[in-house]
Amino acid sequence: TVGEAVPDAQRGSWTSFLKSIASFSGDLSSLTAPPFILSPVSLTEFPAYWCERPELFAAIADATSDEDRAKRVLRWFISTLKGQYTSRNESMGSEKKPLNPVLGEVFYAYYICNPEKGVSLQGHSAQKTSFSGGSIIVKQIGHATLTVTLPNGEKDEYLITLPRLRIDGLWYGSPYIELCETSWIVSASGWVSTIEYKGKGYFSGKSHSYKATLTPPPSSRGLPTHIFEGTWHEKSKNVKTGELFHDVTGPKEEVSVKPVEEMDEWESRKLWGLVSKGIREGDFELASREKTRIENEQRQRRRDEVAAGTKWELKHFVHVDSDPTYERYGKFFNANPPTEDAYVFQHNPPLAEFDAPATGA
Ligand code: CLR
Repeated sequence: TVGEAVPDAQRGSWTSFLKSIASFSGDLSSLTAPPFILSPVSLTEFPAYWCERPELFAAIADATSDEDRAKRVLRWFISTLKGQYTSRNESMGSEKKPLNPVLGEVFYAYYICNPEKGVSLQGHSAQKTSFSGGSIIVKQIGHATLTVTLPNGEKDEYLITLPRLRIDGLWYGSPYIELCETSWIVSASGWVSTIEYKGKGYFSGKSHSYKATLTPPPSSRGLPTHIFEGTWHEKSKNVKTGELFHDVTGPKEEVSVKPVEEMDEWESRKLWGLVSKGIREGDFELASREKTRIENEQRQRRRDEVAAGTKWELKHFVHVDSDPTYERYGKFFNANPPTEDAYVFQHNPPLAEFDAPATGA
């Protein structure tokens, strides 16, 4: 039945929420959703999931060859998916609607760097949502670049693209994510990982299944193709050798940030503090009052921007229209679109302190 997992009093508002998504395309974040589906966490915090497997991130530096390094990058990437896409189900019972970031909001724990090991990563992500067949379809825009400084001072570089996702289970009021289609990891050395995502009924028949094919550079002679298969939220193995490839059934490391009291007013947890408190404690009057205040202030900032004829200035990044790294490696998988924006991190304060291993990575 519709809304099986929805509290009785909120069924009506869940049904109208579903109707509004069905007849709406574009920005989901502006739709009013019933309280039971609200998350107390801002989308601004989500990049922290990339930091939760610091040991696998560091291990990229210990590779013995280009081939081995490409495998380690793939292993680390696959291992971050569980946190990115299933952790809210575990902690809150289902996927929830994150707080919608406002102009000027920041979350400090990022970019990711292990200076001792010479491994760093930078990226950006945005979403385009649509509705189809009872599910929300989310196309991710953006990509990440991982850089490894080798012992001889040379750099190896990886372009990482982001998977598409589908939000299922809406009808019952218990949304969850399934990854779909294909994403890629392309290395400067020419090794390419093609990662295919399937839900129930494909490959192993289980949900959250994936199959990754790691192919050698076109110029290489006789180097093998590797195939890895399994479930990204559990484990996978090398199909030919049977060897375990990744295993995330153990604990992960959560990113730690400074106490909220020490944050400045633009930092996500401080900015949304009372809204989060309201949502966590079931005081939805407080949550909605505070949310309205924050959103009105944001509207005013947008109006000021228009009136002054200026564009919002980024605090820590410089925006470039086309990313040469993306264009270079995008050719290996016929990237569509052939170019993407990039945001170049300025290493400017107060983030400079995170160049030290504060993220745990
Ligand atoms: C953001 C980038 C992260 C991975 C990630 C995980 C969950 C996604 C989120 C991204 C984007 C926003 C998202 C969310 C799940 C639900 C939420 C799609 C891609 C939408 C906007 C909320 C839908 C509302 C229903 C849950 C009712 O690295």
